[in-house]
Amino acid sequence: MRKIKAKPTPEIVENVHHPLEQYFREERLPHIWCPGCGLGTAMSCLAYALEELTLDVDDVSIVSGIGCTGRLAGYMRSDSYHTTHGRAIPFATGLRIALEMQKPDHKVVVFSGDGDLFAIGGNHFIHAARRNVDLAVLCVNNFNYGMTGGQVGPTTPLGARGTTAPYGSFENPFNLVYLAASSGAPYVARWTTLHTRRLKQAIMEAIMKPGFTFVEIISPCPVNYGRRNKMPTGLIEMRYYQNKSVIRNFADPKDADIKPEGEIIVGTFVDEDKPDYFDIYDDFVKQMIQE
Ligand SMILES: Cc1ncc(C[n+]2csc(CCOP(=O)(O)OP(=O)(O)O)c2C)c(N)n1
Repeated sequence: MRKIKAKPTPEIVENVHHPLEQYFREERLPHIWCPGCGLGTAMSCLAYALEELTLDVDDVSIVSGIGCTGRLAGYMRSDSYHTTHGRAIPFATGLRIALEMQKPDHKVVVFSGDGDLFAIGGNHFIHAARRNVDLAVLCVNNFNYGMTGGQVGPTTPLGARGTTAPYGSFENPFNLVYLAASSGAPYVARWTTLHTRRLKQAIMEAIMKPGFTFVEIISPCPVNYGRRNKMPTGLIEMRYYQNKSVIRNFADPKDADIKPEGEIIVGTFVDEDKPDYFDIYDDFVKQMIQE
């Protein structure tokens, strides 16, 4: 019988650390994300942003809803919360309000999917933006419900296919940057997982800016979305986003619809200073006391 030679066991190198290891729960890895998915890249960008901001894991809480994107909260070594479907924002709002008295500089980041944040969670999104609650909301938009197998959702482009729309979606999708801007968010940006440095920079800006900040992260989902839409691998889907994206900072969010035939405008859409929820509340209380 032919003997199969065992592969040599790789030498275990002691004391060699990953530069970002403080941010990840190694015991939970490897992650569940499919080959070609953009979520690993988005998670790295978040970790690099925290590192560059010299934020310790104890200075940040990460709140997610459900879905593939929602898994991130469990992979990052911070006080992180994997909440229920669509409820990441109300949960994060409560957390941020509770922290205001004790740790006002503590950052609360919401990291969730387009389905979670804009279908069942859509109402929470617009109201938190309207109130300008101090949260950084990072949304990975893969244009479908990834975890449950590729149903169409609120961001699926017209004509794109999913399990629930085998002939293509006929429903108008949300333009997320326009929704965020028109609901009052003082910081709104959109990048793809291909724009890693700019995405990291946008995440840093979103975290540091007081008030409700929003970054849309366009990401490939080749297994559930790409395969049904002529982009069967992560690389092909990335190439599609590379060819379609045009950087246009401070473009009108109204013009940033994502249509199958059109370009994808990326960049910073809104960056303005506005009193946040706590400022407005403090002013209101002072005024009431004076009266
Ligand atoms: C109340 C409720 N309804 C439905 C589900 C099933 N569900 C799990 S993940 C998911 C879709 C998530 O889509 P998205 O937020 O886009 O995240 P992705 O998986 O694409 O990253 C749904 C509908 C659930 N978990 N809870």
